[in-house]
Amino acid sequence: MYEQVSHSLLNEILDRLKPEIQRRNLRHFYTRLGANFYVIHSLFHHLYGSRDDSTSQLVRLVEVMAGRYIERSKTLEKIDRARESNHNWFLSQEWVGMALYADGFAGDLEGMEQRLPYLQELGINMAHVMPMMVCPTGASDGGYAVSDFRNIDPRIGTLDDLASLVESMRKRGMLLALDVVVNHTSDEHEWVQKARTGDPKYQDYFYIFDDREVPDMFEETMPEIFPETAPGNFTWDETMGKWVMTVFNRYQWDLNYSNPAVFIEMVDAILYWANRGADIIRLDAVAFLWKKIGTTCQNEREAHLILQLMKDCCQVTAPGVLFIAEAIVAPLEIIKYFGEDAIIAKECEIAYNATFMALLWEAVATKNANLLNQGIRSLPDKLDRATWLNYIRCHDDIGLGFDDADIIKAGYNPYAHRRFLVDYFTGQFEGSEARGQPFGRNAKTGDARISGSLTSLIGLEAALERGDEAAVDRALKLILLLHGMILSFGGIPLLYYGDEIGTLNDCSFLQDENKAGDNRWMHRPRIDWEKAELRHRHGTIEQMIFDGLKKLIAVRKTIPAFADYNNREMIHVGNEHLFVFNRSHPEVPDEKVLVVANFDDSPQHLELGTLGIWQPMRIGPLQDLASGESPALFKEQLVIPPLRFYWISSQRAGFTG
Ligand code: OTU
Repeated sequence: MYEQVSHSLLNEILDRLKPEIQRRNLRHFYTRLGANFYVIHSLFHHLYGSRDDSTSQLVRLVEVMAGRYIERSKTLEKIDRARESNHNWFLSQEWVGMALYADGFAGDLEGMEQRLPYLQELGINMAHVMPMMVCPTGASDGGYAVSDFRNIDPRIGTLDDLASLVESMRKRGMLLALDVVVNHTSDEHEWVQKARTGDPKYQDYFYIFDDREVPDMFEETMPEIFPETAPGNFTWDETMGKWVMTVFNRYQWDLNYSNPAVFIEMVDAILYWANRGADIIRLDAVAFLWKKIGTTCQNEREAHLILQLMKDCCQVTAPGVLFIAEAIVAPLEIIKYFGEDAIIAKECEIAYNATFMALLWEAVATKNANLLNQGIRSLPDKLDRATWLNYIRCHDDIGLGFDDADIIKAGYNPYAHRRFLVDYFTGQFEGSEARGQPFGRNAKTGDARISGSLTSLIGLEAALERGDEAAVDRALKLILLLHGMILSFGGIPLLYYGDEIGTLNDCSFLQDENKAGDNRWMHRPRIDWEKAELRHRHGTIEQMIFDGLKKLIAVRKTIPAFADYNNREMIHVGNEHLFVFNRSHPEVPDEKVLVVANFDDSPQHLELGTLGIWQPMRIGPLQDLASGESPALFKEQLVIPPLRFYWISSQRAGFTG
C-alpha cells in the first residue's frame, strides 16, 4: 500500500542509514522493504509511537534488518528467492518432522550430524532441535533459559558444528527448525547482569519493581505456570533489592516488549539464527509477550502485533524463513497466531496443534471420539498458507486445553472429565495401564497436566512388564493409530524422538538436583543406540514400531490429498467410536482419501451407503493405503477392527465413478 507518511519516512530513514549500508547494492532488500514498510511503520508506530526515541529506534530496526541482509549468504538468498516464487512449499505432504534434543538424541551436534541417516531411514526431513544456546550449567529449563542469544552451549557444540550440520542437512533435503526463546532470558544473561549493576537502560529490558504494589496487582489475574516449583510471577532479586517479573521459573526473566530496544534485539537474534541456516524458527511462549495489569497476560492483542511486526521484518531480510508459534492456549486462541482478519497467514505460518494433541489423548482414555469430533468441528478454518504442527508427544507436559463448551456438548462435566483424564494417565483410574505423572498441580485451582512418554502413557510399559502379549499388541496398535492421525490430519506431523523405537519413561532425572523437581524430564530420553539397533531384528518392539511408522511416513508422502490446503471435511457418522474425515487436493481432484479411525477395543462398522462417493457400489474393491490391504465390507458396511485406521483412496481403489 502507498501511504504518504510512511513513504516519506522511509526516504528519511534510508538517508539516515549508516554509509556502509547505503553504499551496498541491496536491490532485493529495498523492494521487500518498500512492500512491507507501510505495515512495519504502522505496527511500530502503534506499539512505540508515543516514545520520544521512536523514529531513531525505527532507523535502528531498519539498520538491523539491512545488516543481517548483507550478512546473509548467497546460498540462503537463493533459497529465499526460490521459496518466494513457490510460496506454498511448506504445505506439501512431503514434510515429516521430528523434535529432538541434540544431546539426548546423539550426544551433541556432531553426533546428530552422524545420525542424520537414521532420521532419513525413518523418512524424517525436518528436525526441530531443542534449544541449544548458552544457558546456565545448573537448572536451565531444558535450555529455555538463554544466557547468550548468539552462541551455542559448549556442551552441545560450536557454531562450526552447526554450520556443518546445516550443510549436511541441506544436501539431504532436510529442514532445520531452531528455537528462539523470545519471551525471557536466563538470569545469567548479560542484560540481567547490567540491570543488576543498576544500569537503567538494561533495567528497562525487564519488568522490575521497587515494591509489591504493581506485582500484587498483576498477581490478581495472572495464572501460575509452574505452581509447584515456581509459584507466583515475581522474584525478589537480592542484588538490586527489587522485584522482577519471572512468569516461568525464577531464573527466567520476562523481557519487556513495551521497550522497542528489546523488540529490535530479538528481531536481530531471530535473523542471526536465520543466517546460520535455520529454515524455521520456533518462537517460544508467544502468548506471553505482552503484560497488562488486570489480564492473564496471555494472548493480549499487542502480543499479536509484536509477532506480526517480527514476521514483516523477517520477510524483508530472510523471506524463506518460517515461524512456528508455540502457543499452548485455548483452541480459539491458538488459531489467532496465524493472524486475524487476514486471508493468508501474517503472524506465524505454523502453529502447534495442541488442541488436536489433547483431543487424541482424550480419545485414547475414553475409547470414543465424541470430544475429538466436537473439538475439531468447533475449530474455525485457519488461514491460507498456514499450517499445523500435528504432534502426539513433545518435550512438554500434556495440558488438557479443551474448550469447556465442547466438553459439555460431548456429554461430560468439564471439571470431572479433566480430573478423570489426569487420573487415567497417571494410572489412578481403575483399569488404566498408563504410567504418567501429574505435572504442574495447582492446589488452588485443582488444575493438573500430565508428564510421561508416549509408550508409558499408552500402556506399553505395563504390558511389557507383565509379559502380556495381547496388551502389548493393543499398545502397538494405539501407537500406530495416533501416528496415523497426525500423518493424515493436515499439517506437518512432528514425531518425538525415541517414540519411533518405543522408548519408555526415564526416571534417571530424579538423581540430578537440577532436574528432579521437573518431571517433564521423564520423557526427555537419551537414545540407547544399542536398543535402536533392534529395529533391524524382526519381531522386536523396536522393529514393529519403527517399520510401522516408516511405512506410514512413506505412504503419506505419496498422497497429495494430505497436503494442507484446508482440504479436510469432517464426516458425521453417528458412531461415537469413529473419527472420520475426507481429504482431497484442490489440484488433484481425482484422488480423495477417506480417513477412518476406530478408538474402541471392539470392531465398529460404518455405513458407506450414505457417504456419497464412498458408496461401495460406485467403487471397486476398497484399498487402504496405510496397510495396503483391502478392508472388509459387509454389504454396505465398512468393518473397522479395534484400534485400527484406514486411509481409503478413491482412485487407487479402482473407482468406477
Ligand atoms: C514453553 O512451554 C516450552 O516449550 C517449555 O519447555 C518451557 O518451559 C516454557 O515455554 C518456558 O520457556 O509457554 O505457550 O505447560 O506448555 O510453559 C506455552 C507448560 C508455553 C508449557 C508452557 C509452554
